[in-house]
Amino acid sequence: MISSFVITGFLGVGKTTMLTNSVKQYFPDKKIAIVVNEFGDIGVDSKVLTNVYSEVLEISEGCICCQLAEEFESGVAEIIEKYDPEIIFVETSGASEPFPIFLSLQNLGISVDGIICVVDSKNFDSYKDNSTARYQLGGSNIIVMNKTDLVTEDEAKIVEMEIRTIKEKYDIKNTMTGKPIFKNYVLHRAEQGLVNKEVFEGIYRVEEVVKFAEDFTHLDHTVKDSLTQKVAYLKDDIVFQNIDDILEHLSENIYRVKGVVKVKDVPNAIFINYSFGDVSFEELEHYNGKSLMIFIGENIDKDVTRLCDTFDSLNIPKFTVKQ
Ligand SMILES: Nc1nc2c(ncn2[C@@H]2O[C@H](COP(=O)(O)OP(=O)(O)O)[C@@H](O)[C@H]2O)c(=O)[nH]1
Ligand SMILES: [Mg+2]
Repeated sequence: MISSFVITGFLGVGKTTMLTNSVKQYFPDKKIAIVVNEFGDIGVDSKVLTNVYSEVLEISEGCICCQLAEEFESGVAEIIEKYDPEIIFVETSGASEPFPIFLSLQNLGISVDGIICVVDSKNFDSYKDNSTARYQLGGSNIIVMNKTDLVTEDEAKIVEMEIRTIKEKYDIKNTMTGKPIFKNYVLHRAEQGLVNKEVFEGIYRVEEVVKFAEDFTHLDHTVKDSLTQKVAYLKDDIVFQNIDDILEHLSENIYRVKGVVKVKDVPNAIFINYSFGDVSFEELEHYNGKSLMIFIGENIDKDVTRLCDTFDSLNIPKFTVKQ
């Protein structure tokens, strides 16, 4: 499964800057494709990122969130066909809302690992009443307060409060259930768009999770078992409902879960891909390794321990770290 991030936010807030800086910093060895949709913008400077990404698809006329969904989907499908990227970043135009793009990506079978709304901390006041800007916040699950170099700590705190209020009010909901589409969100601060690496943590391909599960007992686990990532095994006799129960009981700060799990009531192993409350399952043939779940979030140590206490089927492995 290909991972993707949608980057939204008003014109000039620093979306392209974030894209360029973060991709350069965190994904030097991944195959990245970038899709830009900005009126009259030259898009990402290809010279800056030549070693990193395969292609920039610039849809320059119209807006991908409204009339161009079909064009967007076929464009992305073409990129996948041609370049087989591991991660796709979509920078939306400042005038579009992210949710339709999220749906389009899911339509294509792409995992949407984050919808990032970049905020201009300095100029937030001048555009915060705009309804598109509000829906951009409401439709995202990662908020990045950018340009913090241009404000004082007191000013930043006010902006953060305003963001949280708007986010709550404009949070997109499932019209059937009335519940928010995304269970939680995270808020980070950034300068020149450079965000903490936690934002991108846990972006594994199915094969990586499977390999990880197969190798797990032989590895020095410290790489994957950290403050932000924690691994738990599942007992052999669980049923599909157990997975659902566990995912229902995640604490707020656990925002991604990846896993491979064998359950008694489904013939094939299941790949779990959970992001901010949105979950998808994929059946995997020929998997015979251990069942495990990788929990990802911020300072999740205690929360995963609590989860394992609550659910009998879930165990944190005891290690003897290799010398
Ligand atoms: N001072 C400052 N300027 C920034 C920061 N991030 C971006 N910029 C500048 O803001 C302008 C707009 O950035 P850009 O990434 O093109 O915004 P986009 O329209 O959202 O893609 C550019 O001139 C950037 O150099 C930041 O954190 N601090
Ligand atoms: Mg841009």
